[in-house]
Amino acid sequence: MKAHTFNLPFLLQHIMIPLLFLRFHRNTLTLAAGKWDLLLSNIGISAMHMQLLNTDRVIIFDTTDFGASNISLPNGTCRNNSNNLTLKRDCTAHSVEYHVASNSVRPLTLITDPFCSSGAVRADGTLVQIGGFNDGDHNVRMYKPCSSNSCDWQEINGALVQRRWYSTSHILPDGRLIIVGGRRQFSYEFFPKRSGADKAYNLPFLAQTNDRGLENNLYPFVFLNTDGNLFIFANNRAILFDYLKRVVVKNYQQIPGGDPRNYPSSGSAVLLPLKNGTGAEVMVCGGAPRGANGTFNGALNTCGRIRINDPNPSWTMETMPMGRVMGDMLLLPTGDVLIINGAGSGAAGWESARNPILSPVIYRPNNRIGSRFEVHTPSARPRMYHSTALLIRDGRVLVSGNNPHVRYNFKTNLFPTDLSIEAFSPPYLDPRFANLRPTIVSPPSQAKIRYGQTINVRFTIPPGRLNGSSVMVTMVAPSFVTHTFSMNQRLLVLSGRNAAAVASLTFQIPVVAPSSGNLAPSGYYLLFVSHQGIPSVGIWVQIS
Ligand SMILES: *[C@@H]1O[C@H](CO)[C@@H](O)[C@H](O)[C@H]1NC(C)=O
Ligand SMILES: *[C@@H]1O[C@H](CO)[C@@H](O)[C@H](O)[C@H]1NC(C)=O
Ligand SMILES: *[C@@H]1O[C@H](CO)[C@@H](O)[C@H](O)[C@H]1NC(C)=O
Ligand SMILES: *[C@@H]1O[C@H](CO)[C@@H](O)[C@H](O)[C@H]1NC(C)=O
Ligand SMILES: *[C@@H]1O[C@H](CO)[C@@H](O)[C@H](O)[C@H]1NC(C)=O
Ligand SMILES: *[C@@H]1O[C@H](CO)[C@@H](O)[C@H](O)[C@H]1NC(C)=O
Ligand SMILES: CC(=O)N[C@H]1CO[C@H](CO)[C@@H](O)[C@@H]1O
Repeated sequence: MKAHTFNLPFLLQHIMIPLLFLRFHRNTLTLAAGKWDLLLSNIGISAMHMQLLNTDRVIIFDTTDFGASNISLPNGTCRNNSNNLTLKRDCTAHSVEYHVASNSVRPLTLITDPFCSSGAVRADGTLVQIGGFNDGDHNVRMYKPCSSNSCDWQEINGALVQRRWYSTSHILPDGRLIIVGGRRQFSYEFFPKRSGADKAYNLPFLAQTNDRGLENNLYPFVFLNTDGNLFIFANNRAILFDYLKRVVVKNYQQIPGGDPRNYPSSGSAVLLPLKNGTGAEVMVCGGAPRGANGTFNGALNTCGRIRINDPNPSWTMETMPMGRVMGDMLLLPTGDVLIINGAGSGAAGWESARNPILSPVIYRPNNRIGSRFEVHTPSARPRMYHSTALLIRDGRVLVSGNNPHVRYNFKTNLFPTDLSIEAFSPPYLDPRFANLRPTIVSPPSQAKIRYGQTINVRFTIPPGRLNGSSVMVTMVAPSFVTHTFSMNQRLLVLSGRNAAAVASLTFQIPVVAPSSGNLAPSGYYLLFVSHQGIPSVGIWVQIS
């Protein structure tokens, strides 16, 4: 199939119509587009933590100790909890399952407190939630997805050696989770344990990066590198860590400027799209300068990029269109990075931020420097402390949560608790691109694939519009998001040849699945086909 030559409809769609949306933002020429939709005005709880499962349901929870939420526990049950700080007897739920297709929620039952915790999804699709606060800080909770409405949380008391509050979890190639840090925990441990002797192991790096009294190293940014080691960023610097031999393999330079980037300074980070076994690159954006809490100093407006496997890695700094603390960074199916939610001043913590940043920004990592950031349509709702965002299968981004107060507080004038859930549709979902959008025909959703396997991905597009060399197939791991960091987030660009026609309007692109668990730990991924930057609806694939 030959690529089409430049034609008038193409020019209209890609150059002339977007021109209508052009506007100036500071010194950056940007395309303001994208759309916001309010999905539900009340899901009953503030979405502090979210995880998408392979049933297209999103598990959402906050803390069990905010007082009564706005949704009752299932079947008229109540929790009696003498360890609570707010209510001894609580008949409301603090976790819900959001069902994307029906746009509805149902309450789930959490017994102990998962406040400010972490999690990951295991190879079989089960969400494993780690730690929390108070009576929940040593507990693990499992949620095995089902397509009926019968599944609920199962709690394992005392499954952790150390208290894990503000820790980061990451799924490993061997199927276990590693749990890194947490408040006053300069150690890591695994779940499940291999034996009774499997304990918590010291990680001095976390003590070294702890700003006394301020911390600034909680929820460390942890990424599985393509060599199997962990890249761990805390405060203002990073290490490459071999968790099996328990040695630091590499110390990276401090990020230029030296400002802290982790909770409560709360910037965010992503592992940029992976194309092969060596090109891994991390980007860290935003945060708060040291001492921003209470003074509401302006948030950091810089991002640093680093190629973590270079012989002498160094940071390349870029400037965002605006400063942002508590921004979420999400990988989109096209390999671009969405920066969304957060504030222009202050830090994470109760009542500690001001100046909501309502406009999402899309960062295009492959554009030339200076033309990578685009500012998009603002939301009407602030999404401050305890807000979250995640990608779903149809390419929209769910945005929910906002509770910068000790309890649910709907009366304050300053950023009331927000129980709504919205969707941000990035510009690629604009109907004017419908005639470029691929539809995946095969493999079927929930297909099982093997490492290194060639997959013939078939798709249709509307008549006569294939640009074979612009087709890209990506696999995105659904992440566990809380406190502005999406744990386990990774996107693989699958290598392949150009797409070609196999039947009228049907095209095929052979691509090679990731070669190992270091690139893509076993489990469920969303597979997308993008054509001229416009992604299909994704399908679920399970790699092993
Ligand atoms: C939720 O809030 C509404 C409006 O304030 C109230 O009528 C309803 O009873 C609340 N539901 C629960 C379960 O708290
Ligand atoms: C609630 O009751 C329904 C119907 O009896 C049952 O199917 C469901 O499992 C119950 N849920 C819980 C969490 O007990
Ligand atoms: C909680 O306590 C109340 C009385 O205080 C009792 O009626 C109820 O059965 C208890 N519920 C549970 C789940 O233990
Ligand atoms: C791997 O990918 C990176 C970019 O992600 C690229 O710079 C590098 O050349 C690639 N290496 C190989 C061997 O293809
Ligand atoms: C921020 O400042 C407030 C008010 O002084 C304080 O209560 C809170 O603990 C601080 N938060 C952090 C994370 O330092
Ligand atoms: C086809 O896609 C390639 C790669 O994205 C691009 O360089 C080229 O300009 C496109 N051709 C047309 C006619 O749009
Ligand atoms: C341990 C604890 O703080 N329990 C509290 C549970 O809630 C009741 C009612 O608000 C309080 O009186 C208890 O002190």
